[in-house]
Amino acid sequence: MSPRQIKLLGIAAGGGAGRQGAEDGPHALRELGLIDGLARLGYALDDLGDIPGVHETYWANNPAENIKNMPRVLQFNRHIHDCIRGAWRQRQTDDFLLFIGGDHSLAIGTLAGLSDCCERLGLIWIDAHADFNTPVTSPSGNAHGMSLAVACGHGHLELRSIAASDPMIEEADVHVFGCRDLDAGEIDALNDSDVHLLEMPQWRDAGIIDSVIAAARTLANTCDHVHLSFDIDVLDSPFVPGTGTPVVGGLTQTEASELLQALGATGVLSSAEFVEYNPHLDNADRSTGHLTRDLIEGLLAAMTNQSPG
Ligand SMILES: [Mn+2]
Repeated sequence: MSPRQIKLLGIAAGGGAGRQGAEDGPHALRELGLIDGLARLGYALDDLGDIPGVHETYWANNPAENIKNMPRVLQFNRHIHDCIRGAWRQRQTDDFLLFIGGDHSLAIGTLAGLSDCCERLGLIWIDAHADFNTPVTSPSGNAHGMSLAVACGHGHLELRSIAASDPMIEEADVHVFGCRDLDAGEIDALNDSDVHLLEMPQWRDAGIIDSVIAAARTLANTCDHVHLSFDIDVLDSPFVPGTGTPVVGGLTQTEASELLQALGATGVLSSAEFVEYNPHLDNADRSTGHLTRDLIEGLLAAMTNQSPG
């Protein structure tokens, strides 16, 4: 069923990243015409606005070993969880939930919220990083490198406790694509897990589009909600100057665009998030912002024109 309405939630998360600025991503994408673009595709837009950052205080004790900005990250993700549950209660069954970030720590809150709204959550995670660190393995202490681990039941208990169930998602229902910058402890944890992982070279060998479509169809057979988490740093670094942790060797602009259109056309997705656009790092003509906007619109355009089955 093609969605007719998009529930759009901007999520101004910045405290999970090592470099500030991703919190201004949602506002910048709005400035670049994202809303009008989605409306032109024929969607009714239920724009829920942007979740603002949690007020910083120097007096908050940091209760976490090796998680930077823990009070901010924790409260922010609790808030995201609650906002998604609220949006879900007013949702028509064919509404599409679209989240725009924000750094990738926001996935703790989005996956927590979605986990509590469906029976069995499936996830396609496209990213140069697996975000599968814990405070024990993380070299940086940045929460945006821990979000998938938290959702799978690893890491800080308070973050894992945002959703009603821990884990928020079964590892076997997680398919990760495009990684090419994994930390040593993270690799061990992934090897010990049931997460399906295709690192960048293997992904290319398996077929960029074919392997993601196969994963999406597998999830659609077993899960009642399939979510896409798309980190723009999966693109090759020259295409995305406006992101905090660019890595060489990723997708070209054309590959990313064709992938999202093919995935949208399956009609399998019920929600998606696009994360890690940092307008402060973008070049003067905001090429990364335009690219991010176009990728989002490409996914949603394809969903209005689905192939059967
Ligand atoms: Mn990420």
